[in-house]
Amino acid sequence: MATKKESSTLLEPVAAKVKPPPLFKVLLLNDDYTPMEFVVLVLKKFFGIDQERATQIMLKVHTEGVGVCGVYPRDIAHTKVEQVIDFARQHQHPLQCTMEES
Ligand code: TYC
Repeated sequence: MATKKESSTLLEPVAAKVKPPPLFKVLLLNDDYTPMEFVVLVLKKFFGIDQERATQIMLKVHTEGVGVCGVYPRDIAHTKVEQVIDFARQHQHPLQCTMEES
């Protein structure tokens, strides 16, 4: 009985086209009203930063206007931004947080 000839498919190696997913910096912005201790609390609570480093970052934001809290994939960065803004609102502070591709 005749058998169907197998079609041979040669798989050539191809260069990977996928780029690693982009990373985003989460940034805190300075304002004149949010207490310094509250900003330090935010850095500890949402970014896992210790007291000393959180104080350094807060002072950098206070003097320079902006500072980096951490670097994350898009969805995680977006969630952190929302968490910080919600938490600040709950405590009636105008603290602003944003993200930018790094
Ligand atoms: N500038 C604020 C103050 O003098 C402190 C502050 C620091 C606010 C960092 C926001 O992201 C901020 N109380």
